[in-house]
Amino acid sequence: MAKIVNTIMVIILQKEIPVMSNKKVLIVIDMQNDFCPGGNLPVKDGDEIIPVVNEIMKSFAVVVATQDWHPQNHVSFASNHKGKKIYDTIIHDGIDQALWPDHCVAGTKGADFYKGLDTDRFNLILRKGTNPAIDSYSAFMENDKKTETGLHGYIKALNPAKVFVCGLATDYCVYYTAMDSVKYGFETHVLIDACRGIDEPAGSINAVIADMKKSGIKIENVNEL
Ligand code: VGL
Ligand code: ZN
Repeated sequence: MAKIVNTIMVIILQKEIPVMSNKKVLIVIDMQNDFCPGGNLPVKDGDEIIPVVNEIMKSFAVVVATQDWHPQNHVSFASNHKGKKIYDTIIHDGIDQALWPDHCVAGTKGADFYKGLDTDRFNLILRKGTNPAIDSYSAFMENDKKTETGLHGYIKALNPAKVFVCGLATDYCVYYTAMDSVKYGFETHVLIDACRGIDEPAGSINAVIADMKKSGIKIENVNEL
């Protein structure tokens, strides 16, 4: 019998797929105000990669962009857990959950794409983390590791030779997205100089880079494209 999977699709833009001559797909993760300097969960130098991302998008026929998109009562907000602090970890429904400052609340300025990002290049915009009870670091599936966002089906239909990932944050949403991509069997590359990380807990950026390499993900710079 076919495997049954839960799928949620929160897609707000989907353009017609162009003919993919170069067979490369780029996933741009969470380039939003709250993850850039001045935002609620700023990633150090997160804004520095905007011109880099704008430049590399030109060499991809298909660009998928994600937005972290949480309701105000989201499980990942420390403010929703009495007695807990930012960066504490809790277990919710059997899943480890790090607690963050309120960030990327759906429809707020903090959830908008950072200014200067060339959003006209996006073929698909996917919003994740919309369920109040589950976080979603990966663009492919929620942190229950069961509920798929639908991105796998979209990318599989393109039959790409390679999937590239860049954006914010290296040690969370970039990492989990790249790990799922390689698990789905896509040849996966992380453009590491087009990423910035939170490094919380300290050392986590180096730890995820090592884990990605071990898992067969290629860690590259944009000049290797
Ligand atoms: C992210 C922490 C919480 C990310 C999202 O985009 O990497 N990190 N929510
Ligand atoms: Zn989040």
